[in-house]
Amino acid sequence: MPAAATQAWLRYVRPAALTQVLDDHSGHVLGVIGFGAQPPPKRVPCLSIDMPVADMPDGVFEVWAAPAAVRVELLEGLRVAMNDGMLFTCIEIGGDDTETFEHRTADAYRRLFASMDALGYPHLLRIWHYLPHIHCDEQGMERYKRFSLGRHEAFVAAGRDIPADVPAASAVGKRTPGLAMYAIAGRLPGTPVENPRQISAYSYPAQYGPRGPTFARALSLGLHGGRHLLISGTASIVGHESRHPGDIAAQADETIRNLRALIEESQARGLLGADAEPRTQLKVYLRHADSRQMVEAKLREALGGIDDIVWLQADICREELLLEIEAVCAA
Ligand code: 3EB
Repeated sequence: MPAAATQAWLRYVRPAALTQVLDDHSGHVLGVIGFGAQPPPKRVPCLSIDMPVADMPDGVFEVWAAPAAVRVELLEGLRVAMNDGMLFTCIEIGGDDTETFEHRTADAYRRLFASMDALGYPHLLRIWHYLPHIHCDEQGMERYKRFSLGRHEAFVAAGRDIPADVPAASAVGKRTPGLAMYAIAGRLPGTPVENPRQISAYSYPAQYGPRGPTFARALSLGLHGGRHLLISGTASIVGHESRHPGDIAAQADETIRNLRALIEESQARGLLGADAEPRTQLKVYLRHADSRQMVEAKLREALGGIDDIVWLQADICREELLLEIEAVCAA
């Protein structure tokens, strides 16, 4: 085991450094996600998401690696990497437009849950969804709402307990065809953390769709000898309502208050060391890339311990929202 890989399980890597990082962690890489960049063909789960990275024209790679050695299997058409504690997989669904996203999403989740159950990692911990043209109308319902409906159906069909066994999640739009998802599942469950400033997403009123989004605001894990907090995509929402439509600066402030609330709630419950600011890695989705510098100044002022910020340009799942921020925190 190379020494570097014990320090963090998530790294953001520039294209020029990828080969070296993969070599350094050989046998320990769970998966590689390229944003605006194509991962090299590897045995491990890989995905390329055609999404602009604001300050890196060559794109960036998100590399998940772990201290325990990884093995890879193919199941349900998915390439799955596993070690003692966790499973990692990527799912891509092509651009066949005859089926609605409700069915495509339910099918993707059915394959995911079937693989998890067969391999013995029944707890979905973290999932990312990149939906093409997230706002488009599909037979009278917005695609994101159809997606939420199909996801809820899949959780019920697979016998998952809502809300006890729901993952942290992100869901944003991309501009090219194909649904892309990647996920981390565990042998053991995480501890869900909700935000006292917000209604839980799975309890949203019906105006956001016939079924609410099935995710926890954050999930706390004991892992690699420390506490980790996986924070879902977080936006300028208080209660269930979007705040500050059209005002990116005020949305950034509100989103930061929500991130702080999740960190403080976790610390108060003993789920993230309370004596120091956590080390934090952030992914920021901006509807308009030109707001990056202003948002970055606010983040650096409000949060100590920032190790990485990756800036992606994406549509956020409510049309009035201008940014969404996800985070991985380590005590
Ligand atoms: C929200 O809080 C903003 O549907 O999986 C953030 C993270 C959002 C995940 C999802 C949606 C999702 O409702 C949107």
